Amino acid sequence: MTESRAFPRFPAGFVFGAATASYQIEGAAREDGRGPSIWDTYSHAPGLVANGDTGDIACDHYHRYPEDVALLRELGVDSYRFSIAWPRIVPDGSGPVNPKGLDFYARLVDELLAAGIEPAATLYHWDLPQALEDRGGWRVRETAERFAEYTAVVAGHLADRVPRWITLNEPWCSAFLGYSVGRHAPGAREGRGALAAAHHLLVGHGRAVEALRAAGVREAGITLNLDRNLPATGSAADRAAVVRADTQHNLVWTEPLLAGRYPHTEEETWGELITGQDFRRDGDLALIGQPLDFLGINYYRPIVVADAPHREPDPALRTATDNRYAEVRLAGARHTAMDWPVVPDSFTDLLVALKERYGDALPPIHITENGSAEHDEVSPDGAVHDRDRVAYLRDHLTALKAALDAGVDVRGYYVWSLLDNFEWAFGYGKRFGIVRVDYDTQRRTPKDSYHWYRAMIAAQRD
Ligand code: IFM
Repeated sequence: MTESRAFPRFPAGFVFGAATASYQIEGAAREDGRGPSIWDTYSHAPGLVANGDTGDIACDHYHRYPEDVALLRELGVDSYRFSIAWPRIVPDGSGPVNPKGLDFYARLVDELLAAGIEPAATLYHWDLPQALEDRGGWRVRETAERFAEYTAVVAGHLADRVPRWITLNEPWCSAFLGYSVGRHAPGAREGRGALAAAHHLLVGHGRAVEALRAAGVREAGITLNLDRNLPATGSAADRAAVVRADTQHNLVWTEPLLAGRYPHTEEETWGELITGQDFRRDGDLALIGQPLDFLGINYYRPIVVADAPHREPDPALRTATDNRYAEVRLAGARHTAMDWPVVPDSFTDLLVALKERYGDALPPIHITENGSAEHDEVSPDGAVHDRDRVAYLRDHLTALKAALDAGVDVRGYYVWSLLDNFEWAFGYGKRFGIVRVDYDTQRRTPKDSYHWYRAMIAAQRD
């Protein structure tokens, strides 16, 4: 399964990695002083996660991390992106720090360094301490302050050994899936609350960058799941719907982070939900727009957008995602097990368009996630033949290389994910790993895609 003729070639020094996140793999949810997070609460509420799955045990990575680091070493990656569980470090969200939580990440980092792998740490991959949600969560500014305090604690312990830091992972999901669509923790369906959450996440990012700089970290950045939104037809109405989708998915983050302004299309996107808002303060844009060492981008698929009426016709009940567009299934494309269309060219286009829009204000990019959930075939001898995932990775790495060739400064690529894991509201039914996890035995089996990625990385060094 090595097909070296198909390997794209990347410049010397390009970083290849693999990514995971704390709640999705660690388990040990009540061990060594970890406090409850919003995902513990959400996954334990009946009917919210498929099959009643929770992250209580997950991949048991908390106990098996040496085996997982050995898999990374064998894979030959330069870097491993993991996330730190805030409720392990500050179990109540504020107040006493839990030394056993810090110890766990120090041991993981040491294991990685001993294996010759650079750690890349994400500070927030959605597991907010429940105690902070009980005080308003991301709807309130106080959470951004607590985030900065937690960041200072973690960076104070690990800055000397972790070169690359990511403040937030995909704040779009935290703000909109969490506080508007209600399909992620904490499961809220709000209008202004979700917009306030989006803003406070950005303020938290800015405050965390300050804390990371004070600790002397080498690289600080943020990871966004930017979307390539395509109009369903050439009609003016569908093109206007794309503007609203772009605002809500992309511009709400990239404009403050990279251009020092709020999107000029926010009123036509959110109407009365955004007018007269009181959560923005003088100085916020300067805080949010501090220079970054890199921008992390997670890319999976394009979104086809059509004009549509408000999902909630009553203005008093509208959420922040009821804004007059609908996603349309893309005809003719293969769809993954998530029912996401596979369109590698969109990956190139997204990156090139970003460069065109922001020019020199665009920092170097790391692709901090890319991968696919597939219906893996397990053969009687235990091997896992995931041909569709191999094709997905090959085609997306080729598309990424095309973006580099077009002049986009991309420095690294992390496959999502090292392990099959807890796919949020979909539970364990969706498998993104290049290593299969048997959840009954916790046995790890590298899939064909693992072997393909390993050979691809090795071929760069020939
Ligand atoms: O599993 C998630 C991850 O936590 C964030 N980015 C998208 C992945 C696949 O849905």
